[in-house]
Amino acid sequence: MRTQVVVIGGGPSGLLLSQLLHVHGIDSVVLERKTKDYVLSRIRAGVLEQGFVNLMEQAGVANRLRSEGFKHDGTLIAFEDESFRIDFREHTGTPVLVYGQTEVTRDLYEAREATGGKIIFNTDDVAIHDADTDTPCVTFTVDGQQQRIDTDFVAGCDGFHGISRQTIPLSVRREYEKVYPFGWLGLLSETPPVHEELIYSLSRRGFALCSMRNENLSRYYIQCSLSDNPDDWTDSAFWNELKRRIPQEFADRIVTGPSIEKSIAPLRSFVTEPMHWGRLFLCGDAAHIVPPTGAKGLNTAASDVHYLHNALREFYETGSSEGIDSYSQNALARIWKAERFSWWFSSLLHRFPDQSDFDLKMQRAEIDFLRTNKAAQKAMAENYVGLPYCWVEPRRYR
Ligand code: RFL
Ligand code: PHB
Repeated sequence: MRTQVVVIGGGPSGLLLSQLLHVHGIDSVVLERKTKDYVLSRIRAGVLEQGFVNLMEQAGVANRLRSEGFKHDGTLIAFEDESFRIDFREHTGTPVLVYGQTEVTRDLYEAREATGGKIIFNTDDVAIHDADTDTPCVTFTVDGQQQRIDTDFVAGCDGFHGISRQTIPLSVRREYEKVYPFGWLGLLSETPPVHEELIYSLSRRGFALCSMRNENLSRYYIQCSLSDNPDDWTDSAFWNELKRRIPQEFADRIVTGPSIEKSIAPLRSFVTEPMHWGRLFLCGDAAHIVPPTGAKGLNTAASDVHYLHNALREFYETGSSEGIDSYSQNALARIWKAERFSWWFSSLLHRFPDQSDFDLKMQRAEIDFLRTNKAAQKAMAENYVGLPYCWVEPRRYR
């Protein structure tokens, strides 16, 4: 088999890349380790930046997102029993869109299937060969049969635990990491959200987040210990703890119900450099992870896809490799800023096991500064709605 781009990973970054390449007449084959149902069962991101929405438009997959997504013009930050609002519209003129990653992925699968996209599920033993030459290939097994695809480029969109990043030799690759000493316990329930906007809350007992998917589907998170097991948290224990971590007015009003999903996610900041080796390009969680506090994971995956699909398009349309050569530099310039924001917002809102009284005073002062200072609110809002996509070097495609 031969194609122009092998995309490893059928998560949101791999599917979006493959669909955008298709729009520009570039062939790709997507290899996914799991089944489609498995990928669609993962409950993950819920907040999309406008840049992500624009890419979905360019990919021709924004119909449902436009009609069913919810525009949010701001968010509440709560500290103990008080809350204040950051107004995205006032500070940036831009809202964010609440629309679940599961739905984004479903829309992308439908579009790929409708446009004849080739996706091979249940692939095992995926290996990238000769990525540092002009003639790379990818081998894998499916249904016990070994297969090989010759290709011009390989896009490693296979998430944090994928094989693509490991293909880049350690002599070339440098990794930066911070692991946080807690996790998030998330619960999904078919109940109306407690508030029309998200509530990020810090209390003496730790962090809590009230989020949503639609008018009758709520997503809540609480900071938990890394040694906790979701099965040890009964629904009522979860709801009780959540209520103790959000201001009383919301605790009094929250509608509780049985969980339809409950899971624990660890929190990590991670970046690998470079994101490019020969003809292999990393995209999304394969190259970087953020703690979920700033809602940046899926959105940074999308900005990589923006830079990579334009670079590949430039290569096929003009023969220039300028875009692919500067992909890593351009993508990383934006990634590090999203890493900074996610790290800052996580530090602001969680209780850390080793926090001294001085640290607690600093955290309180920082929240108070954000509450009272318009410039600080503007900086927060600009980062939350998403920094612009721009090229470090001026480029033809924007
Ligand atoms: P994914 O989604 O992990 O997809 C990678 C795909 O690759 C497949 N794969 C392989 N396929 C073939 N061969 C191999 N060897 C393979 N190894 C792996 C996997 O099966 C999978 O299908 O990475 P991608 O596409 O880069 O997308 C990244 C996002 O999923 C991730 O950044 C976000 O979910 C992070 N995130 C959030 N991001 C936001 O922008 N906004 C949010 O509100 C937000 N909330 C969250 C989140 C992540 C969370 N968790 C569970 C980590 C909330 C949570 C709780
Ligand atoms: C979510 O709804 O899953 C969500 C929203 C905002 C975040 C993280 C997760 O910061």
